[in-house]
Amino acid sequence: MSDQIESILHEARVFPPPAEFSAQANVKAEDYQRMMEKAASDHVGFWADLAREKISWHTPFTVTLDDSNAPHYRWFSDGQLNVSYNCLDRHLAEREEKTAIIFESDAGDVTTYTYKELFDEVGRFANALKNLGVQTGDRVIIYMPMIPQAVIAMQACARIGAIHSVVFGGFSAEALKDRIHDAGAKVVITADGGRRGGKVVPLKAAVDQALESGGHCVEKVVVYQHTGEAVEMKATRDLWWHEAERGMPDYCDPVMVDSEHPLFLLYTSGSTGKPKGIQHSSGGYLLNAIITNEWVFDLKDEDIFWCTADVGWITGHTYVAYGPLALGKTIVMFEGVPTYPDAGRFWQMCERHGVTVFYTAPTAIRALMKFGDEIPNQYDLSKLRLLGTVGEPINPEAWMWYYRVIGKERCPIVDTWWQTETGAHMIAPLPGITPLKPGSCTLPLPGIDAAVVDEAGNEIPHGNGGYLVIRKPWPSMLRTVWGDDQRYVDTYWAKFNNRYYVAGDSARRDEDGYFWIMGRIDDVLNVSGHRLGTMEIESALVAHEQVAEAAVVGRPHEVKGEAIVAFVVLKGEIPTGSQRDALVQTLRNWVAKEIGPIAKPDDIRFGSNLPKTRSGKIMRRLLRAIARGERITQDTSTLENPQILEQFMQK
Ligand code: 7RM
Repeated sequence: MSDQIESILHEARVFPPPAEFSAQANVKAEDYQRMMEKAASDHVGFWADLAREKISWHTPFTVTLDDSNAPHYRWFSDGQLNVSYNCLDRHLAEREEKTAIIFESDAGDVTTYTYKELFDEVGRFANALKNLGVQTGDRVIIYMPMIPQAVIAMQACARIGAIHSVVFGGFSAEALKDRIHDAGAKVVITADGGRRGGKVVPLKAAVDQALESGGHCVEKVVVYQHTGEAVEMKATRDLWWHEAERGMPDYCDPVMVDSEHPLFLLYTSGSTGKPKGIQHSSGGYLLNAIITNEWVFDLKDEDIFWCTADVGWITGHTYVAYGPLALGKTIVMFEGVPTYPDAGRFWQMCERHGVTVFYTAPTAIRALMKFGDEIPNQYDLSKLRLLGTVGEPINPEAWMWYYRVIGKERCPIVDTWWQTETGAHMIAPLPGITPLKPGSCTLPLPGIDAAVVDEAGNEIPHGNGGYLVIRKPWPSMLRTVWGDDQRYVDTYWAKFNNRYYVAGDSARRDEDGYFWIMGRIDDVLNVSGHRLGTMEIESALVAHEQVAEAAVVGRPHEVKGEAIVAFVVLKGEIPTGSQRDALVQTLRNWVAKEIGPIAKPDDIRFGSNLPKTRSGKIMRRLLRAIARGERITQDTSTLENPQILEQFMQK
C-alpha cells in the first residue's frame, strides 16, 4: 500500500541474554509468560493487581479504570496516596541508613544522602513551601541545576500536593517565562547558578528576566545558594532557600491526594509553536515508574543506578527523582557534562561510584565514541551489569560500540522507547529474557498494547512501516495538555477517532514482531512515491567509517516530490575542494549500496555538529529550512549549539 513507509535497513545480529543475567533477573521467563497472559485476558485486572502490590495506598481504590469519558481515562480514581510517602517514608523502617543519592558536582566533589537524610530535607523544605503559602494544587516552577536540591524540591512539592513543573536549567529566560505564565505558577524555586563544564550558568538572573515584564502570578522566588556568586535579591519577592527553612521542623505530614491529582506538568516544545504542558497523575504515573525500574533496569538493593538525564526531562523524573526512590534504590546524580574535564568523565564516574546500571542517550554515546576506545579502556567498568539508551533510535554502529567497549560484551543493552507523554517505558527489552537486536527497542512491556497501523488504523503486516499507536490505556499516560484539553484530543487521539493513542512516531515490526522506530511521522520523506523514514538513511550514513553523525531531511523536488538532503558530521576534519566533492560522491554511493539507490542523498552538507535540542534530539525543522535555503525564523532558544547553523548553509 502506498501510504506505508518502506523499510530499507536490515540488521541481522541477535544477542540473547547471558545465562547468568537471566538467572538473577527480576523478571524471569515464567513471570513474563504469566504477565503477558494475564494482561491479554484481563487488562484492567492486570493493572489493578500491580497497583495493589507496588503502591502504598492511604485509601485503597475500588475503581481501577474509569473509561466513561474516553480519551480522558482515569486510573485508580477513588484511591488516595502520597507519592513522596511512597518514595521516602515507607523505606525508613528498613533503609534509614541506606544511601539514596550519590551526588557528584561539576568540580568532582561528592555528597551523599541516606534515605533518612533525604526524608528530613524533603520534610523541612515542604514545610518551608507551606509556610510561604503554597497549597495543594498550586503550581511551582523548579528551575535548578542538576543537584540533589532539585529532587528535594520535586519531592517536597509532591509531599504537599503542589504541582511542580521542572524547567531545564539550560533553557533561556524567554522559554522559562512562557512556562511560568502557562502554568500560572505561584512560586519559582531556583539557585543562584549552576555549574556545567567549569562554567557558571546564571539561573537567578534568568528568573529575574523572565519575571521582569509582569503579567504572571509568581509571589515568591526561593533561591538555593549553590555557586555563591552575587545575585540580586528582590525584597518581599525573593528569599534564600536556607532562610525559608529557618525554624522549620524536619517532619512534614504528607498530604494524601486522589490518584488522579496532577503530580507534575512537564512542557515539551512540540514541532510547532507553543509548548505543551503535559499533565501527569499521581497513582498511575507512580505505578509505571516503579515497575519499569524493576523490570527493565532490573534494579536490586545492591545496585548503583546512574541515569544521566537532567531532571528537566521526563527521563530525569521517572528514572531519577521518582522511580528508583520509590523502590528504595541508590542513584547517582551528576551536575556537569560528559566531556569535562575530558571525555572520560562518565567512565571515570562509573568506576568511582561502582555504577552497576547505566542509562544515557544515543547522542552522548555517539559523542563519546568519537574519542575512541582508549579513554573508556582506562577505567574499570567491571561493575557495570546493564546498559540502557533513550531519546532517539540508536544506530547499530553506536549500539555495537556501547556493547563492546562499555559493556565488554557482558551487559545487555535496554533500548527503551517511550515519551514525555507515556510517563514511562512502553517498548523495551526485559534484560533477562529478550534477545536483543542492535537498533530495535524490541517488544512492548506486559500490559502495553502497542501496534503499527496504516491510515485507516488497521494493523499492517510485519515488514512495513506505519503509525505507532497504543491501543489500550495504561496508568502513566498523560491526562491532558494543561489548559488546552482540545489540543490533547487533537494531537494524541483524533487521528483514529479517539480509539488509539497516536505517538507521532513511525515504526515497523520485523518478522519476530520486534519494533524498529523509524523517526517522527512528520519527518517521513516522500521520494518518487516511496515513503522513507529518516532513521534508516541516517544509520546507513553513520555506518560509513568516516561519519560520526548524520541527519536527513526532505526538500521539495519537481520530479521526485522530495529530494534527500543529508547533514553529516565527520569523525575527522571537513575536507575542502576536490576532496570534498570526492567524499560527497563516496557517501552517496555508499548509501545507494547499503540501502538502495532510492535513498541516495541528492545533497550532502558537512558541519562540525548537528543542531540539537538540549535533550539531544536533532532539530530537523531547522535543517529543513536550511535545505530549502530559507531564512531561519523559528525559535532557536532551545537549541544547544546555535552557531553551527551557518556552517550547514554552505554547499
Ligand atoms: C523519553 C523521551 C520522545 C520521542 C519519541 C521518539 C524518540 C525516545 C526512543 C526514541 C527510538 C528510542 N521522551 N525516542 N526513545 N526513538 N528509540 N528508544 O525521549 O518526549 O523527549 O521524546 O523520542 O521519537 O517519540 S521525549
